[in-house]
Amino acid sequence: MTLEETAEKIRTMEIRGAGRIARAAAQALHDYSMEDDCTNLALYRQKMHAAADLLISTRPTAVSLPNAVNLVMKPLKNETDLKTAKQNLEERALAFIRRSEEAVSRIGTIGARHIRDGDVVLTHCNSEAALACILKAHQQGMDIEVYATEVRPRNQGHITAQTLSDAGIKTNFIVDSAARYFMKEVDLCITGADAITVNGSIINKIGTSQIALAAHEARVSFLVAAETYKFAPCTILGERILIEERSPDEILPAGMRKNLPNVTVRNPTFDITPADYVDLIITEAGVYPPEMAYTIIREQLHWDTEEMNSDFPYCEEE
Ligand code: RI2
Repeated sequence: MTLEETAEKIRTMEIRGAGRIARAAAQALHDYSMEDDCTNLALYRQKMHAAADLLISTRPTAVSLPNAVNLVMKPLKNETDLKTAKQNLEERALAFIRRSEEAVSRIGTIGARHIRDGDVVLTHCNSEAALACILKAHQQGMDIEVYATEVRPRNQGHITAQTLSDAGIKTNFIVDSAARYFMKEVDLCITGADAITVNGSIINKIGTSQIALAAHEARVSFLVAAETYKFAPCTILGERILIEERSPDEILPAGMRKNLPNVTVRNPTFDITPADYVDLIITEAGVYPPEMAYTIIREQLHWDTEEMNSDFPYCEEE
């Protein structure tokens, strides 16, 4: 796949999921560097930065994407020799992909410890990290049942239902608006995250915050499964996470909208769940209360504010 093809697939959500788009971006940078035939370092840097910018521009909310790109790109500025610069960048990209896959697996192992035999688990959207916990618990022989939401408008819940069904897990497939109705039958909720801010708020698929609210009301635990690179360093500096709003075509086709001249279709892709409604965040580094987001950004992502001010080029947009 060319760089442009990867960027387009991320933009159109053919490649989707916060972890998957991060890995796809790292792979695209790796391949782009491999194919590059520049003869000088300055030009190589320039081309790689343009590639990084293109990838980051594809989807604005999942912070895994700029975090992955930044991890691959950041040390490039210290390189002095083209051959080594290329080699190191390519190694960093592959290392990120490897670490990301290991992180999901480790989250599964840690998350499964929070599921008990006989539990009914509700999940929303299609999160590799959340599913890793559920699948691991099932593999360990726990008898669990899942409620999986449909996830309008892109129906990612269909993928989740397929995965759960393939694994032989008893699954109830419900429309998004039925989450509160069924909450009395649920023991815990597990979702993924596209971004986690310094105050522990979770940005995830639209509808997540309503589910968290319903769980809170019903005294049902609400867990978030997320790799540490879903935490947003730029929020330490007061930057906000931009919530992507996608085309109205995903909800109502243009032909139908034509007859509704006074109607505006709004299609935010994500919403924000305040830390108050989140019990725990399961990461590959262990389980944290959302209040510890700052510590995770400082210690796990190795960011400090001084470095960020000078060195986090992909954190400038709102
Ligand atoms: P993993 C997805 O975003 C969903 O919001 C999901 O909860 C989140 O990414 C995390 O997914 P989208 O790409 O990284 O479907 O855990 O908009 O797979």
